[in-house]
Amino acid sequence: MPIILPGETGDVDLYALTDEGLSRGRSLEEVARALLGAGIRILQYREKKKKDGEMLEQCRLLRSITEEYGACFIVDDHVDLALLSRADGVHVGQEDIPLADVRALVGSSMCIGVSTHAPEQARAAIAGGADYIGVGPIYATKTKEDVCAPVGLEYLDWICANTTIPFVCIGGIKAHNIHDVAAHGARCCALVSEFVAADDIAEAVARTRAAMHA
Ligand code: 3NM
Repeated sequence: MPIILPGETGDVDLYALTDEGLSRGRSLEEVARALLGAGIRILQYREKKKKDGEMLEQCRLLRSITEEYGACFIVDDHVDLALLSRADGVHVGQEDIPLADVRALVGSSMCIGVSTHAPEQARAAIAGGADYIGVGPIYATKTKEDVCAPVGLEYLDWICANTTIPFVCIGGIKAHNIHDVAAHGARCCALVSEFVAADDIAEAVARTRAAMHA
């Protein structure tokens, strides 16, 4: 399946991440189907507190569901799980396995996303051959432990003025503030709690998309 990158076309405007702890008891499959059914084209598996065996099973499940919907499947942090589940990509943070080593493991056919929080990190990710970068946290968030202080819209402005790499904004983005992020140049935003913790996930995706393009 061709790799889909953030912001590549107009319908790759929202990027969703899983978080079982925030999903209010719903199964991973139920959450994934609600997101994909609502038109999400990129889905990332992000779980921090599970055993590898269970995560591999869940990645394989998400791989098959994303394939059904023609969506891109990314695995957070775990290069081994990404390879074993035939994911389209892997996403790494600044303290994970370095980009060059991830590339050596996955080769050129898998896409690699790198979280960045400052211009020098963006420059390094671009020079190192990342396929896309994360830009954040735009706003304060409780979803990610040990996250740095919000970088605000200033860092997004810098990205837009100085880079051409595909990027996804993340961190504290909600339906009520996504319009500002888009107004500063974001073509794709990643949301965790706003989607997976919603009463009605499909409604939350539709409302967020409408607000982004209002
Ligand atoms: N990465 P929510 S912020 C997974 O800045 C993640 O790199 C971030 O969750 C970064 O949409 C974040 O619930 C959590 O605020 C985003």
